[in-house]
Amino acid sequence: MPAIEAVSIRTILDSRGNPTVEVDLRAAGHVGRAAAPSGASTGTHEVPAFPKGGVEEAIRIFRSDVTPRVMGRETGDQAGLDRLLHEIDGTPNFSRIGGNVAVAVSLANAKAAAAAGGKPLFRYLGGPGSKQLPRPFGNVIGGGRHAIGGTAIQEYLVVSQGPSAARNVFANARAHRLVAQALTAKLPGEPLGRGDEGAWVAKLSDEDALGIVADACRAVESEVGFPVRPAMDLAASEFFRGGKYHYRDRALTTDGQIEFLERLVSDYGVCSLEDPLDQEDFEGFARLTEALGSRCTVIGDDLFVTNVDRLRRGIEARAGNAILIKPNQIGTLSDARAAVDLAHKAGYATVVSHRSGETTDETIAHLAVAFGSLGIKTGTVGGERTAKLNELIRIEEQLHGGT
Ligand code: 2PG
Ligand code: MG
Repeated sequence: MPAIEAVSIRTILDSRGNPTVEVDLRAAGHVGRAAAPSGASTGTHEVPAFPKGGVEEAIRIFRSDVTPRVMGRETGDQAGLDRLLHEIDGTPNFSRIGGNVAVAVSLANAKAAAAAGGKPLFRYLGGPGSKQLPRPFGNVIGGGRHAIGGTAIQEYLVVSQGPSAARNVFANARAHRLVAQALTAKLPGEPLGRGDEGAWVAKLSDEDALGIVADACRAVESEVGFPVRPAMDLAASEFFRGGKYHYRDRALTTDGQIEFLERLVSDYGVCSLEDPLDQEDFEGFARLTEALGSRCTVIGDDLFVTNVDRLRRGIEARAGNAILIKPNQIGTLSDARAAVDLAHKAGYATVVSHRSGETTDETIAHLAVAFGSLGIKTGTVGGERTAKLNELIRIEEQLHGGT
């Protein structure tokens, strides 16, 4: 494997208008480029995206501390590079260099190694066995931290489960359009906006939102002839205060929240619930998983933060049956991969995910295929979202010759 010949960093724009970092890493004349995203509903236990001084400080540290140590390293030694990033950082959670510098260097290295070896990233990381295409989880109505004035629940998603990634991507986009039509009919004369991830934002109750999404799923399902199901990312920690879950019109205890979700799954055929309870409530997650886990994917995002220690605790408690994988939540490719491996060994599903503040970087499409993940959560429409969805379509073409 060729050695790192050059590495550089720049500030680029993310989809929310904030600065983030992008790293170019050159090996054998090939450049691996990776940009880091940022969240809005970040979990308490995830690594900080940037050090205290923000992007400028991250860039200063990259140039003074990271560049001299990584130059000349073999790109094939991903685990060694990722260990070195931890060593350079010197804190338990990348708080000195920031998770975004770490993840951009880590992924740029993998991309340079793949390019130098003449392989697409999904093949380089996943080997010849990586053939399974993930299902796209695409949000169509948004609220919480991603939208002002929307629902308490952060994301109402659709999950198309057809015979090809390309057909799923278009079925999700069709549901997005039908939801807009339903919202316009329900709220005539009201402006209809879109949140950070391209999902529609409207002033309506959480159950009304789910009803609209479930109707759209049924309509698309009858058009395309394969299952299209509603899903939710509640990001429940964001509206959990004083022991209660606060909705527009009422507040629910943990027991009330679990009962509410059981009813929603039964009444609307919800196939996946992400962060249905507070990020510290392993016990509540376990109860919910016991009640719904046979019918529904129960995903920990803020609960697990792509962290093997938190996932191990979850597995022991039987909390959830799936984990959301966000590389910048943990800082390196090797750490993200360790979480995927542990999850799969324990029978947990994995869903690789974008952040609400994204760039046009398409790497997570390759990761989802390389990891053999059940899903990829990366929105439905919008440039920085379609960058990943269209890459998934290209990967499918490489794997199966298109549809
Ligand atoms: C989430 C993500 C992505 P954020 O909660 O799953 O949808 O949001 O990037 O704001 O943490
Ligand atoms: Mg989430």
